[in-house]
Amino acid sequence: MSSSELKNDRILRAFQRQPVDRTPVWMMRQAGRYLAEYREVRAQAGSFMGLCRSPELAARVTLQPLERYELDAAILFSDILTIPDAMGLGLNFVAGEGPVFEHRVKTAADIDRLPQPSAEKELRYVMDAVAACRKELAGQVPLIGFTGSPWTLATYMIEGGSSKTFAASKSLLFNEPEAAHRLMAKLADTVADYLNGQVEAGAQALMIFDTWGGALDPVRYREFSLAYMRRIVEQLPREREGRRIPVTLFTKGGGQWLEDIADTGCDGVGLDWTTSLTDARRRIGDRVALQGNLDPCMLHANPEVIRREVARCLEEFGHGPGHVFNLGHGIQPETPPENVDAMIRALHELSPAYHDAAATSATS
Ligand code: 1CP
Repeated sequence: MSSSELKNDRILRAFQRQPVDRTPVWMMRQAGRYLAEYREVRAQAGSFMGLCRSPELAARVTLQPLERYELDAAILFSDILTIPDAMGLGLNFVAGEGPVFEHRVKTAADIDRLPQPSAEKELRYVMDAVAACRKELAGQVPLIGFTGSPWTLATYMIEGGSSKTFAASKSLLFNEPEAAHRLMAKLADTVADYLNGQVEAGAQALMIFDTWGGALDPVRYREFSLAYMRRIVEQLPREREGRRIPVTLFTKGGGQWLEDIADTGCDGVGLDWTTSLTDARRRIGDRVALQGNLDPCMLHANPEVIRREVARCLEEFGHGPGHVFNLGHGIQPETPPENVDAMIRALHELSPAYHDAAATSATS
């Protein structure tokens, strides 16, 4: 199916800062443990990676949030850690502990030995999941493909899993910057191939999660995270099926670097809740779309508070196109699903006032 047959293209229009009838919305981690129907399919798959490796089950959970809520995009169900896994590090998800790798990257020699997995071979299963999602969506909304940033992937590869201090990964940057550059370059080129593969398989928008970029000091952020996200953006296809493929960069905690992020050539910048949309729009809103930024904890508040905060978010961005509503980080597993309803209802009621009534878009 060509994307011109999309029934709802609000989000693609918003990423290009074109007029829309209301502010489009999707949620980071919108398919996941807060949904009972997700937990059921996850149990059926046996393991998290089993779920990611089954195109049929991955497509099923990708569509689950769209069955409950009027969202304007789907995001491929997969994980950023598929790449380190395909580099031979052996990924496992241990209950209560999160991701754990069998092997860690410890030395420069380990870095030079790492293979570069390809979208065509080792990561073929992700491309098959993209194609299955696109088929199941049947043009309902666009499909977002994604990856982690080189720095964020490197933290997991060096620490062997999640970390609070990033002591080992930061030590590599400080003590062995040349080896660190070789690792980031290898990851950047692997990620670029991976995203190109996702677009070929049917992804209509792309997102790079730099979840741990904000843990770096400004010098190291520019040198080891931002520079390699730019290297990826430079290698991406910008158009397919006659439409632009927008790419969004999200550095959590990156509010002080918005101008540099916007300068990479991306179409959208993701914001967490510590940056005001007004401030971000003033600084970079003439160049890129802004995505965000409700605190995911707000979804534990009562529906009246949620409505008031959605109103505040819309008012902060202000009138006109270029805003993609989202949370400021992933939805939490303990979130009551009915509170998501309250958020989306408020957005649908309140956001048309921020757009010109005459806005045209293919909408369902
Ligand atoms: O057992 C389970 O069900 C595991 C929970 C889970 C889920 C639902 C993990 C393990 N990954 C996912 C899916 C996932 N991960 C998606 C799916 C699409 C969607 O949004 O609906 C996406 C986009 C990701 C991306 C991801 N994985 C990020 C970047 C975004 C972010 O939240 O910052 C990161 C850092 C990961 C690593 C990861 N995978 C899983 C967990 C629990 C974690 C985080 C570990 C940590 O905090 O260090």
